[in-house]
Amino acid sequence: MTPPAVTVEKNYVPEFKATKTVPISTESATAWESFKFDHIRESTVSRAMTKRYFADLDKYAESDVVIIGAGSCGLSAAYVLAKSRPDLKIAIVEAGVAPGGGAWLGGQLFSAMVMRKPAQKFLDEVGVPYEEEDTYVVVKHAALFTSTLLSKVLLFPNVKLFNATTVEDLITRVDPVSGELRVAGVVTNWTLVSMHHDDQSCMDPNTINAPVVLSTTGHDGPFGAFSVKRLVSMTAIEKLGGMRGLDMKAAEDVIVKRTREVVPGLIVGGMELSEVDGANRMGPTFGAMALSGEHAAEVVLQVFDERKKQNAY
Ligand code: 48N
Repeated sequence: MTPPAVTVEKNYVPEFKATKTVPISTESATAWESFKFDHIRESTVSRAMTKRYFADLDKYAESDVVIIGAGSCGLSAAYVLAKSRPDLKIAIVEAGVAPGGGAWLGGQLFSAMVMRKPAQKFLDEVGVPYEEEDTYVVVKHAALFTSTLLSKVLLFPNVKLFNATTVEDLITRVDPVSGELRVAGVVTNWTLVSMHHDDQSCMDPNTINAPVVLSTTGHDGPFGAFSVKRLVSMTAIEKLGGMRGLDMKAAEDVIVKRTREVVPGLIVGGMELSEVDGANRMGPTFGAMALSGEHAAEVVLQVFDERKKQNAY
């Protein structure tokens, strides 16, 4: 049955009837009536932020370790390093405003995060609850893992996260004796600036010196695999193996096992490593990221003293 045609006169403007706001209860109204923040002036807020940020830039201009990329691998490495070596100054440089990389969701935007055993030991260490299955565990929401790990990392007094900041080059040295190229820090810029180098006049970068750099910038993509691609373009390594197809079992073991110092001063972990070695990708399982981070932290400590000596000048 067709509904009766409704005729609307031309230029009809429906009269806007303000809906009555729901009256707040008198009780809560009185309680809030006298509420008042302490006094502030805008410049106070500005100084509170900038004073701290520029003090951090000054302090971390010479860092002991720079971690490029605050994804699951970089954050896991930062946690292990900061906890085991409170004497080290650790700068994390993350291109995104929001750290965490690809670890805010499981696969195909599903929330749950799967980690194969024995990665649950890292979850126990960080304090992330999970549901146990036979050969794997499930964190009910990937954001629970990433936010818990991130909050723990940011609580360490020897860690500074520079987010919304891109590493757009590496600081290098040529060893006077061996002639070997060594990485000795990173070149940074605001990410928004980095994205506009081709349509603005030169906007020069800043730097962070460090005897050891850990690159965990993920597999290829607009920002991915940054350091290893840069090593190729500066002919420090010949070519990239290129990430292979998905093979969960093959990929995870290899990424954890082969996390290593690719050139003196530059350690690579996580999915960036798959681009170096031509390793398979593992898809939506994250145990290898956590344990590659753990392994990367150990490699940093193995090479640190030697690199620090070489890095003296
Ligand atoms: O999460 P990602 O991309 O990298 P990883 O290695 O920590 O974790 C990889 C993991 O999320 C997977 O890809 C999973 C397991 N899937 C596998 C598969 O088969 O698909 O984090 C990298 C971080 C990001 O936050 C980037 O924003 C950041 O690195 N980043 C940079 N930060 C600063 N400067 C740069 N040049 C830069 N490039 C990337």
